[in-house]
Amino acid sequence: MATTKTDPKLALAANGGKKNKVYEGLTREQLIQAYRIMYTSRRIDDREILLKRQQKIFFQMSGAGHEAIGVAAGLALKPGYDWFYPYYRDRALCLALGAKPYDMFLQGVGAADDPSSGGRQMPSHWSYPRLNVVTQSSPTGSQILQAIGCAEAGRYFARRPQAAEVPVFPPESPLLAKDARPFDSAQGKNGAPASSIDYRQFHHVTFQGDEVTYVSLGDGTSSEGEFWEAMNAAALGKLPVIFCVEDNGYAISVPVEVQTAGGSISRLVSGFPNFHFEEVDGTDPGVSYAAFVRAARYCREGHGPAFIHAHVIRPYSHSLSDDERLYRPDSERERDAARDPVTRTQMFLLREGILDDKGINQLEKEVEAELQTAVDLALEALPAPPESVLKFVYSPDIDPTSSAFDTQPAAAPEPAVDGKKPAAKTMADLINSTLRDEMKRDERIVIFGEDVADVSREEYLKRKLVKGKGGVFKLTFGLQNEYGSDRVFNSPLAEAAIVGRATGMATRGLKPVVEIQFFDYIWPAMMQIRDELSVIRWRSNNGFSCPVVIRVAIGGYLTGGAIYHSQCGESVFTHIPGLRVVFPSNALDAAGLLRTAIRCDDPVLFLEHKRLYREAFGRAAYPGPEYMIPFGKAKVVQPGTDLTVITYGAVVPRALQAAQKLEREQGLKVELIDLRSLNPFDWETIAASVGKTNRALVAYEDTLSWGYGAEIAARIADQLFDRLDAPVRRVAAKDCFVPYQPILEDAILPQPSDLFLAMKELAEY
Ligand SMILES: Cc1ncc(C[n+]2csc(CCOP(=O)(O)OP(=O)(O)O)c2C)c(N)n1
Ligand SMILES: [Mg+2]
Repeated sequence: MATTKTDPKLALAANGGKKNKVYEGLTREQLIQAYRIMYTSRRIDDREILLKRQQKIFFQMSGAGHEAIGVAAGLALKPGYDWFYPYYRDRALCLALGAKPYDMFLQGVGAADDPSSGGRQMPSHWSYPRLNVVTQSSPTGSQILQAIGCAEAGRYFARRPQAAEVPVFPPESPLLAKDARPFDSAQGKNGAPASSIDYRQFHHVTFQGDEVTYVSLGDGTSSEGEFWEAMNAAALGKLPVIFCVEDNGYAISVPVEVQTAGGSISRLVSGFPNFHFEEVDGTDPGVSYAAFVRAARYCREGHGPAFIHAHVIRPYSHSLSDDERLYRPDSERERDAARDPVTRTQMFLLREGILDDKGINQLEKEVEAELQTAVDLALEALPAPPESVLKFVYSPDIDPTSSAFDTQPAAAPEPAVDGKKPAAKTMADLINSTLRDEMKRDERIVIFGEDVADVSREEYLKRKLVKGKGGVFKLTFGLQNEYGSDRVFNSPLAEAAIVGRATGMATRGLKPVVEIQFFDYIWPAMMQIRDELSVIRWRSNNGFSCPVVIRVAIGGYLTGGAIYHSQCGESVFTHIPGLRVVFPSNALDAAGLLRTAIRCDDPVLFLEHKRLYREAFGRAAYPGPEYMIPFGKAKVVQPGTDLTVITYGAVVPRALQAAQKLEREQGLKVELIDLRSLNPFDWETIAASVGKTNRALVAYEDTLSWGYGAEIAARIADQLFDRLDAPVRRVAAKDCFVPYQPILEDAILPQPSDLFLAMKELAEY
């Protein structure tokens, strides 16, 4: 740990103006370049403000006051080599890395050619794949955990470079979506033909042994929980991440002393181990640059992360929608203005004799001319055609509903010599064996989450002192032992961090298969799932993607699980564009769908019903290492003629029980459909069945109202109205929580008797 404090008064002290003089590591030429970038950045803000007032652009967010720290970071780090998770004030950083003013104006007008998002995101939401500037969003702080994952991925590939290689795939695979353009398969250097195409073909990995990841945030954003989760993860992993807090003293109208206990984020974080700390005057490009150089060196040498607390100013209001005069008196604003980085740097260049009046004027004229041309061109740029807006919600390259994912289970093994059949495997067994097989096949798979490792204290495993845990439900048992602690490891108890880190890793080409221990505790990760994981491909116009698999233990019928170990809630997630959601009801489906989830190119929420993990229902023989089921294909559990029941998960065996009773007692035949995959779902199978039986019941374990069944029922009512002989019915949990007492739990969750009654009534309607 090291701390360097810079007295702001010493900033860029006048040094006599000698020709070969170096200022805080910057040559005179570099200082001129820094000033040019800072001035350009400020003038882009001014032009955008004007354009917004003329209603030629639709939003404006300025980087004013943050130019010096941004340019310093951009000059000290390497575009296309290091990785960048900036925030909206980092205009000068992006310019210093190589983004063009024209690029920024294109985003302002929302042009099709906007390289950050193709008109999908507000201005100042940077994304430049060629520079390793990763797409950013609007939620404050959600980028920070992804930066951690990005750094972890870089280190993983540096340690296991062979994992970065792309296997040789068959040239014409039906797995590919139309128009897909995989990387040249000649890139697969290991020579082993892969058994089928998978996401790796579309995730070309680059990494550098000494790369660093930059992430920035405002002072207010340091109050977000995700910031602290990220600091902890960076310190634990000694990761090469530079955190830059750009402290302008305000979060919209909330001043720093109300935001941060004691008023100083530096003081609060000073106890984190393994960090290099800097606190600088971020309006001074020289001292800021020197701080970044020291921080980058510390990170590149592998000592750990760095933290730069940069004091900056915010000379314009928070955004064009804000008027800071409502909460900041003139006196305070004037005090800030005296530290304006653009005018200070200009004065410094003049004082040092680096540029004279004429030189400054010339430089500024050149910048103005460049901006004028860029604005003129951008105003002529066309928006993307409206019909293109649905592009890139999902991977354009791999279609997980393709029939090529429809493979048969391997032949069941022969009975043993004693004539006994091999024991059928549970869902837990087959999820475990699928993970094991896929990890063998694909070295980019990493597994982490709470308690998923066999044992964090490796020496206990090595010395065979303990057997290992492998998850609270033991689904990942033995994987760390087999594949090593860098591929299967325990995370801190922090769900946002699990998903956020996985997202950053997947952006770099890893395939994280992470576990959320209980669905009931997925909520801290909701921001990462809803606003990051699912939307990264779309918002970056396919510039970045992050096909993570999140395995989640879900559901009730546990007799004692109570409120916080029994929740469902899948419709909250099927409501999210960009996210695939699957929910198997038996061992074989779990194996086939999990393999598809891992090999496909989209983020997948893989819901595993706890009650089904070791149930006698739905056990199966091991289907081999290539068994897959396409998404969006339902299974007809039993054919019937009198009534269609559409369901999934733990309601499948309960509905089957009810249907069998109905047939026994009334001679009525239910067609029972197990959806298996909830988004996408198999409308064709539902429509064909309801078209035949003319009666539909949707059954699900989640609470009745606003649930998954509402969408199915609405679709049937909408599109099959004239085929119906009865109203569409639903059976689901009561609109309440799941209680602890088993008798009360039974009263809440749908039981076979409820299903039987509803089926009977509907069939007789
Ligand atoms: C999670 C979240 N909450 C609230 C907002 C609305 N918001 C946008 S910027 C901002 C203030 C951020 O302040 P700070 O982190 O200090 O950055 P600054 O704008 O001062 O550079 C807020 C509250 C948001 N974008 N995201
Ligand atoms: Mg601020």
